[in-house]
Amino acid sequence: MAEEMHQKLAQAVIDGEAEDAVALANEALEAGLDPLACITEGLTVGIQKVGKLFASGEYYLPDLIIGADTMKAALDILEPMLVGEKREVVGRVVMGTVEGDLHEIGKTLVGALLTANGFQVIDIGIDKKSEEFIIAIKQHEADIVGASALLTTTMPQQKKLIESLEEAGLRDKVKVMVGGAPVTESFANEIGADGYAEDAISAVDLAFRLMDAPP
Ligand code: B1M
Repeated sequence: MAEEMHQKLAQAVIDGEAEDAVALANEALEAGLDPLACITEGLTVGIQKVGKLFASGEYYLPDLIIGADTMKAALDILEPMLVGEKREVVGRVVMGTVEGDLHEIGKTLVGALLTANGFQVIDIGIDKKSEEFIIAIKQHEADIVGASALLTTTMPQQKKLIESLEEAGLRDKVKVMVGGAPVTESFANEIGADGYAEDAISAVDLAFRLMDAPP
């Protein structure tokens, strides 16, 4: 049942059928399926396939946009159900996608999962300059800043953020976590980040580690 639903959700994203995706998401919840698995095994698999079809020239930019909008429509149903155990705020996280980068789904998903696990997340959005991260870090006295980059051309902005934190005298006050499809552990080490996470689930583990808190 779960596997079949995951496949249908993936296919709805590949086909760009937002109404189907929303109906399937509701059906999945009514059937008591795990919303996180529906996201990771269903919607994410679908959008990755869309990315592959785009890279191979079978899909065009509008298909990419429709696929992302379909995924977002279903996420709107599933994300609020990602509820974790009620607990004290574990830490405050400023989360954004770096300057020049418009990819928002992964960053939002990481934020939703952190929220579900007791973090207070301040999502500053996409295409954010280092200065905008810094304003939010100061304003919210953040413990962690999370910078997402989905393009090889915007990965250098994660390095720039760390340099800007150093210049602002904030580097030792906030932990830096980076992620996004092209980002790697070795890149994170190279730019002096405090941690890298491959996906939203490992981002939550990382955030607990950075806070020195038990998950
Ligand atoms: Co774009 N795009 N895109 N795109 N897009 C990619 C990234 C690409 C790999 C597609 C491809 O060619 N196969 C490619 C990048 C190539 C490269 O740099 N090497 C690409 C390109 C080329 C582009 C444009 C340049 C296309 C064009 O205009 N010709 C353009 C750039 C626009 C810009 O940003 N300036 C562009 C535009 C877009 C859309 C706007 C149409 C749309 C985004 C819509 C939106 O977000 N609202 C889009 C989409 C949807 C994608 C793909 C298909 C899917 C991205 C996604 O949402 N994935 C993507 C292909 C792919 O990634 N396979 C692609 C689902 C999401 C759950 O995963 O974002 O990886 P992801 O997040 C994961 C992890 O990475 C991690 O956890 C998340 C959850 O598990 N993670 C973190 C993410 N951030 C993290 C932060 C952390 C920790 C973990 O800590 C802080």
